[in-house]
Amino acid sequence: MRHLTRLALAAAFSAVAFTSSAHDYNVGALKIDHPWARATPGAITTGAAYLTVTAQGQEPDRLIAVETPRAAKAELHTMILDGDIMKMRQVSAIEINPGEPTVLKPGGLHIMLVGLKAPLREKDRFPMTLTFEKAGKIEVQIAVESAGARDAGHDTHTMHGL
Ligand SMILES: [Cu+2]
Repeated sequence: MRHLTRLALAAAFSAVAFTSSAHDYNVGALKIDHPWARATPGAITTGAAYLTVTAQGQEPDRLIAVETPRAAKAELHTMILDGDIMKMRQVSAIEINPGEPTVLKPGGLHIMLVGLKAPLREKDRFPMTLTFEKAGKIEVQIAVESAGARDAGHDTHTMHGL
């Protein structure tokens, strides 16, 4: 009986994971929401991935490394305003502070995928390992969305005020 219940639960969970495009993960005191990447056009070999990290406790943390079998390397990038032009710059870590979710999104902080082994196609999923200074490592599945996809509710113009 107990065995059957477990099987039924497992089936229910995998059905949810399969049909839902919103997905989240927990590692230590951190919650990671909706890791996604934009589809890449043609034979372009760089891409970008995004996610939201929330510290659920009182401790800050830092995202310090990312790797994926899908690309030769993954870098942490921010956007800075240089005169009138937004430019990408590599950073050694992304700070996660309690009380405010850290949002990686188009036009802002992002994970740069360099040397993609194959183009990212809409509806693809691929694994990515995130390393946090305190919470440690977690593997998440990146969901590839259309090339024009934007995180709803976030406006890149707000970047100019930072
Ligand atoms: Cu970049």
